[in-house]
Amino acid sequence: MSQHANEIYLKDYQVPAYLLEHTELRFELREGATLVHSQLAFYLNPACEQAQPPLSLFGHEDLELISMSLNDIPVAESSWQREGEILTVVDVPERFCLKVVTRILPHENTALEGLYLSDGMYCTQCEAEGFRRITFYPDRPDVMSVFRTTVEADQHQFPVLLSNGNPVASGNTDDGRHWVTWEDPFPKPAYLFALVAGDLAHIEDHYTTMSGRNVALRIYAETKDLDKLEYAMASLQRAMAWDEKVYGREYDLDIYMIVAVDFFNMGAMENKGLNVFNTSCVLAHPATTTDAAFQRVEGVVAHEYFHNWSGNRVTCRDWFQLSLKEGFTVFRDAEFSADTNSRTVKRVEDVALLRTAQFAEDAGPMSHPIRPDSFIEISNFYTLTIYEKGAEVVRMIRTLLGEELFRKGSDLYFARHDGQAVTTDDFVKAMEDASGRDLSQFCRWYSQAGTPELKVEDHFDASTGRYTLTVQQSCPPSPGQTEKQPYHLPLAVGLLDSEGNDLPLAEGYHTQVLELTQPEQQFVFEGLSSKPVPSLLRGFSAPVKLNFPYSREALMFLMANDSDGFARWDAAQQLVVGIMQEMMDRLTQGQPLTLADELVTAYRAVLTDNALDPAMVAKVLTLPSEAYLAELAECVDVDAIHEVRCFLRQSLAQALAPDWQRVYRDNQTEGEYSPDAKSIAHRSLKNLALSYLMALETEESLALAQQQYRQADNMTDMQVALSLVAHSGFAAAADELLTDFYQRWQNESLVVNQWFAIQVTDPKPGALARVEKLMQHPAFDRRNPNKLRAVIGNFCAQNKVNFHAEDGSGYRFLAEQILLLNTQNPQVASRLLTPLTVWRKYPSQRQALMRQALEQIQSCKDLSRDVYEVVSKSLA
Ligand code: 0A1
Ligand code: ZN
Repeated sequence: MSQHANEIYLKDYQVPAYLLEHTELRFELREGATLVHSQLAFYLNPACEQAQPPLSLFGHEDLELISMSLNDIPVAESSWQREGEILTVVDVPERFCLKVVTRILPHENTALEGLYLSDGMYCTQCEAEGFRRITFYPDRPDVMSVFRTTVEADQHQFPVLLSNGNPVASGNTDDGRHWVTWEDPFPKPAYLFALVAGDLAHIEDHYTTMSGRNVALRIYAETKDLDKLEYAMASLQRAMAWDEKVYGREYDLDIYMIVAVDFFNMGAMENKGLNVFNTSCVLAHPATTTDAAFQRVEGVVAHEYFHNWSGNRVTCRDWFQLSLKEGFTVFRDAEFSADTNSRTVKRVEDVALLRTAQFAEDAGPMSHPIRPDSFIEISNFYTLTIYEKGAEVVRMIRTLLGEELFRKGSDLYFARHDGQAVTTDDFVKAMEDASGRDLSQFCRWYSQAGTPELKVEDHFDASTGRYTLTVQQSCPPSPGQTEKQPYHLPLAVGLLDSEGNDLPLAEGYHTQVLELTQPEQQFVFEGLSSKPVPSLLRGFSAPVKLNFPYSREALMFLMANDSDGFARWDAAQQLVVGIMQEMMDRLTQGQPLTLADELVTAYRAVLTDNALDPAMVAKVLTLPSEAYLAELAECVDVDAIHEVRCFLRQSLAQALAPDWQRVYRDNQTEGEYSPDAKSIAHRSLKNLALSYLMALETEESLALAQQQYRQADNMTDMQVALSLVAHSGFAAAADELLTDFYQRWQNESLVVNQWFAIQVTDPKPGALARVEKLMQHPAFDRRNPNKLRAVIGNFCAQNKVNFHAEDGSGYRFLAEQILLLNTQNPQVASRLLTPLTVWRKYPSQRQALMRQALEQIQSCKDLSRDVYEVVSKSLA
């Protein structure tokens, strides 16, 4: 267990003793093993205070060291030592060339970190610490180097050989092999290194940058997927243009490549000039890809592209700074998607994710600040907190500074730190220097974990016309942090008069940003003729939980009138959540459930308001997810949540049946499929209507869904129809469509994943047996993370009533799977574990069973660092 005690602390950061002038690599890819030859030109770091420091390199325990020489003289046995992941060489000069040869086994690499095979194609994943599985190296982000990489392999099996930068030389060898040399002129840390070799097809286009440089754009995939690359290409071009327009940033190499791989632990990776993508985040075709997946492709392509500046040109000093690149880049991609599609819809989706999953993480045992103080395994910190909350923190800076000063700040940040590895403090400092604002208190957002809570009260004095908002802020304790200091945060508010119009606030604006800095503050608005209705936290101006004693009437009033689209949706959410919580209380008291009239009135008003964006209508009328209701609950009753949600869906279906039928008819999209915002909006509303109609479980609605399934010319309509029928009580119809769907799409791996997902999320009893059966299906491959997520991940996270079965079978199943995966793929294992970590939120009997499952995992002797960290923090 000793390796597990290795917690790494931010406070222990030390500059590297040696820096790199140059990295030269040669990969000999061969069937049995790969030889990696490296030549590293080191020099003593002038900033290092130690005299004659040893050279220490990282190298995974599995690395086979073949040879090592220093300035062409073999390093004597007595001069080096290997301990765990560290190789130390003593008595090195101030400048030297270290040559190392290692042997690695990519075909045995199931962890998918370092160099591995994905469906017969070689690829790499080096972030965060995968490069040390390739060769011995100063594998830390503050050591940056230019790379020259030669890849050599069999010409027939691996006709395409790629690495970062520009191709500079190539040739054949006598024995049917060939090689290509790539040079990347931009210094980069090893985590941005990439290599791909395989029999790949590609599409090609180009982009002319704002300064007139021509960039070749290539997207590679297996030949069978060549027809699914166009959307990613168009997205890339849109992203390139957007970054020029909004941030003044252009691309810097002559070629930009994306490669689609089927085996990938995450979504995609921003390696310099050579992004590697999970097929699920790059392949898109109307026949096989849903609207949501199209939007994800666009967003992820943009995200990885934006990293070229926020991440690659300016990178992180150490992994505690991960949110420096991820928070900023998520903020950038969210704004890109908002500008490209619908701003309000994008905001609603992001906030829903944040509130459901990030707030849960912030309140759970893995809670951490966006700049953590310590970690055991950095892979565990690619979290919603680092990414999504990190993006909210950047968004707050923009709100506080205003658009113009924020852009000045980002210009200064990029100019000041181009080519450097820096910290979140450097980012904030650039924003301060460009704006003249003091963000020192704001920095608590980087160091304190947990979701702040705002308690707001109002008071109107009719005699003086004075309206007062009193705001109290607090933040619950989180692991290692009992006391929290008050945050500096922007609270965007509007005031509505009795007609529903915005009252003019400071400087005539309709929305005013109040700056909170104190535990309690009062804000006074003068000269009002009657008590207004406050619209609070417009646009979700800060990642907090806001509590204001709204009446149902006030929420309905905001739903109907608020000029801020986000706030209208939020009012609807608050209304329905309040109603559902009351229903759950009734249920536990054994009282019968009834449908609140207010909800019918409010929903009908939204359904019949033709001025509304259909996408927003769909968002407003979608009941909050079970996961969100669970997050809000003090103690989660999964069955009550499920029952109330089903009851409400069915009774709203009944009460508004003619409206749903009309909406279903009126929102058919004509003509060829297109994933533009407007068409997506109509499809989403139409499909919501279908889901309400199916809740009636009538033969008519079944026929409607079957017809939609049969006539669909796109995967969105087909998949919704299939899922509704599959989850309904019409068993024969469900079987028929599921069989038909598989037969039709069995050769499309990503579609098969959806087929798996639909079946394992069916809330009907017996889901675990279905899951276990599906895991025997020939299309299931337990080495492929997408398959694991589709089956195990979806079952445990999305099928709450079955996963939380009273007998604990769901928990035991997950524990067994984690133990099987622990050695095979630690990253995926530790992520799949999340549903068990929140055991403290469940009633005592389930708590005990969940705990037992965690203890069963903990008792395993050779736990990976990944799983060990999550399990031990969960049980602490
Ligand atoms: N930097 C990538 C995310 C990423 C992180 C780790 C990985 O290793 C398995 C892969 C990808 C991004 O933000 O897109
Ligand atoms: Zn990223």
